[in-house]
Amino acid sequence: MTSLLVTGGAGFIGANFVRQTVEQHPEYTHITVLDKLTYAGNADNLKGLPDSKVTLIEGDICDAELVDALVKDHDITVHFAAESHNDNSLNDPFPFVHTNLIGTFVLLEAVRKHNKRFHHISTDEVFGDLELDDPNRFTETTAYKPSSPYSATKAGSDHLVHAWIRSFGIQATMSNCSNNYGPYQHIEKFIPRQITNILAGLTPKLYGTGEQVRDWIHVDDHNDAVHLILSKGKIGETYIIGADNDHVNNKQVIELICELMDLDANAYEHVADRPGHDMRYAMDSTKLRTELGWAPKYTDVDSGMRKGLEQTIDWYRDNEAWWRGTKDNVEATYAKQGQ
Ligand code: NAD
Ligand code: TDX
Repeated sequence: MTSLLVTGGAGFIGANFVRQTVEQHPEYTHITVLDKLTYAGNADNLKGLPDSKVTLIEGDICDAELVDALVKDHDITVHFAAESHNDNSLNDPFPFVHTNLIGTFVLLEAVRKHNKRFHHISTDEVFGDLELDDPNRFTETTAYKPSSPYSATKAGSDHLVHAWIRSFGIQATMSNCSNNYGPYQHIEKFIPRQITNILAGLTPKLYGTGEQVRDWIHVDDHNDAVHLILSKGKIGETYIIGADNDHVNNKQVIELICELMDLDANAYEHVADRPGHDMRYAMDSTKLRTELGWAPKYTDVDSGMRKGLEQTIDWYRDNEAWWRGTKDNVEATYAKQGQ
């Protein structure tokens, strides 16, 4: 009888985590999702899940009274909630500081008070970027050097977790994962933006030259790793999660999407680059693989992404009602930035 509190469980990765938990992890008897339902959160992401198993509470992780009561009543808190989009953080950093820093602080205080198990979800972006010709990868001991307001607030939240582990001995683990893709990802993000552009008859948009490298991972592989950390991870430890796709650049990804959607490989346009654009992320997940036995399931011989992208394209094609209503607004915002 183990209960989970999942913050941000109506967002992209959180909703996939809740779905995977219901389908594959009967050891978790009940899941409460705490989600503010910002523009990025969507109650429909949890549609079809049994009410007996999943409860959605609309609320803010910065609400200390609410968070205290929920943390107290659950065995484990898994913390996905965040403002997550770099481009938005360049336009308006305040919500990033508020949710990512204050929200994480509020959760940590509740976890400390009630002596509960906590897992913090974070990103490779806290380490900054590598040069394109740098063969190194980020590890659990890489120094923090975030570039954007988003990554700076995620780095700050990681530091809070580290400090609460060291100073107060809370029962916490952390993971830093690379770029995710898959169903239910907001169409402001690179891969779903291009898929829905093509489905809507618009031209896919590549920032700058497209040489930037992201170490893409399918969201289910990320969430498998989170489950392993919950069941076998060592308290106090951090785990790097990455699927070894650090040889694929944005240009190759957009070309593969065009090809898989029956367009010429070059049927996209170059648009304004992102200010301060990180060049290369690469993750060394040796610790997770050797100590906990994790391996990604979405792998294939060429880019490592073909199978996952095919599945993701099918999902957006089959779920047009899910994204169609937001497409015009998302594109209007990008158009103002020349993107
Ligand atoms: P997302 O933007 O799709 O979802 C975030 C969710 O958090 C939304 O449902 C939103 O409503 C909710 N939320 C935002 N502010 C809140 C608040 N104050 N209180 C309660 N809920 C709030 O993000 P995502 O891509 O699913 O990312 C989830 C987590 O994973 C984040 O912590 C992010 O930093 C991390 N991460 C993401 C990626 C990626 O590629 N998307 C990679 C590594 C790590
Ligand atoms: O239209 C686009 N064209 C384009 O070339 C968009 C939206 C993006 N890009 C580029 C920018 C990046 O190099 O694609 C790459 C991926 O962009 P995003 O999807 O915005 O992701 P990124 O900024 O790399 O951050 C993501 O991964 C790490 C998540 O949004 C973060 O939450 C996570 O921490």
